[in-house]
Order: sequence, then structure tokens, then C-alpha cells
Amino acid sequence: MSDAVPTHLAVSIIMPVMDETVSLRDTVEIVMNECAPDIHEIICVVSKFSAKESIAVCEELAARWPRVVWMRQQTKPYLGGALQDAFSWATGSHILLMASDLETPPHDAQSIIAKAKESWDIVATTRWSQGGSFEGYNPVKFVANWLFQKGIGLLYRTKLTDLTYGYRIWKTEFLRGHKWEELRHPFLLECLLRPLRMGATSTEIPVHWKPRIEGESHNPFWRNFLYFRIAFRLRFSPSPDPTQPKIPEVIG
Ligand SMILES: Nc1nc2c(ncn2[C@@H]2O[C@H](COP(=O)(O)OP(=O)(O)OP(=O)(O)O)[C@@H](O)[C@H]2O)c(=O)[nH]1
Ligand SMILES: [Mg+2]
Repeated sequence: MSDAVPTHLAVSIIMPVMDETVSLRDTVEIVMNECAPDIHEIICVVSKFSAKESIAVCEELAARWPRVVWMRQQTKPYLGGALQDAFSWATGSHILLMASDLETPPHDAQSIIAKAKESWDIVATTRWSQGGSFEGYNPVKFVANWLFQKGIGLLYRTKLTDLTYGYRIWKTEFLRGHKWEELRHPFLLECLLRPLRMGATSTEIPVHWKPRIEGESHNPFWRNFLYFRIAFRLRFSPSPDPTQPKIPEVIG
């Protein structure tokens, strides 16, 4: 770790948007109020299926912060496709991924960025340890999620405890040069596992998860089983770079 803590980062915040309005506006207002000096840009990624009310809010926010907030339509399909596109558009030194449905509590962005200044390659968040928690989470999903985190965490020998939660920051270089495979929600796992396989250092901070207050999830429960596919495929495929350890010796 480097000793010198930088005063400011240049963070590209990526927010995928489908049917959020109030939640999207709250999210952007909170991060602009609390993290503005570290924000290089906020990219609102919309799809051709995004609600016109949501697109109107993106336009309103872009007009309010013209050199910071911008909106662009994804070219690849689904959530994973939107994120693959946005990762390639981002020009900041760091990429912070968060949702626009308030399920990634925006007041925590400040602590995530502060932690990233300590020079970690990845700062993830966790609902599962150190005081992280859930409120109103489906009980079946809760148990399934716990089992998945424990199992896949062991398989990858990582100390990170919430591998599927899409609220984290990376040094941008760790999201470059990958041949991404997942187009749907399992991309949230793939974009963590591939950098870890490159040897990225990582840590996590606890957050409290609350369900969205508007719009709906775009991930039906049965599709969560698809997370296993990328987890196993990556674990047992050859390391991308033979000079890098397949599984980092020490993580976090
Ligand atoms: N641009 C774009 N945004 C999406 C797409 N799918 C989901 N999103 C947005 O991405 C964020 C996360 O999606 P959700 O469907 O809520 O997924 P989640 O909360 O991670 O998953 P669950 O807990 O399984 O519901 C939300 O703000 C969605 O509006 C998509 O295909 N394109
Ligand atoms: Mg959500």
C-alpha cells in the first residue's frame, strides 16, 4: 500500500437506470452533495426499454450538473451489457458502481471513496459482516445468498463476504482488457472475480441494505442460479496472465 493518501480521486460513477425517478434523483443529489470533489463524472446508463420518466430525470440531472452528469444508451443488452459499455466509456482513475434504486445506500459512497484513497485496487461493500445488514430481504433469497457467498468465497479464498452486491469501486485499470462473458446480473460477480484473479488487492466496508421504494427488480429469483456458471467457469479456467497468480495468495 502506498503511504501518501491522495487528496482527491477522479471517480467515474456508473448508474444503470431502468424505471427509477425519485430514487435516481436522490442518489445523484446525495453523491454530489457529499463527494463532489472526488467525482469526475456520473454516467447514467439507460436502455431502449428505460422508462421515459427516468430518461427525463437523467436529462434534468445532466442539465443541473452539465460537466459532470451525462446519459448514454447502452448498446449491449441487459444489466451486464450496460455495465460493460459504461466501463469502456468511463475516463476516471476509478470506477464506482452503484444502482439508482437506492439499494446501494448513497450516503456510504463517501466512505467507499475514502477507503479507495488508501490505494486499495478494489473497495467492495458487504451486507454480511462487520455490522452490514439487511432490512426486508426475501428470507429464501437471504439463505440462498448466504450459502452462495460462503461457498464461492471459499472457492476463491477471498476474505470478501458479499461477492454479488453491485456496490464497489475499482481502480479503472482493473476493469480493462477483459473478455467479459456475462450479459445479465451475474456480471456483478464476474466484474469482481476477474480483477481478483489478476491479483487486485481488496477490502470491504459494511452497508445496510433496504429494498427499493419504486420500480422493480430486473432479476427474477431463478436466474440467481446462473451466478454459479461464471463462478465455476472462471475458477477452473486457465489464469489470464501466467505471470499472475490464478488465485491471489493474500487478499484483503
Ligand atoms: N441500463 C440498464 N439498467 C438496468 C438493467 N437492469 C437493471 N438495471 C438497473 O440496475 C440497477 C440494479 O438492478 P436490479 O434489477 O434492481 O438488480 P439487483 O437489485 O442487483 O438484484 P436483485 O436483488 O436480484 O433484485 C437498478 O437501478 C436497475 O434499474 C438494464 O438492462 N439496463
Ligand atoms: Mg435493485
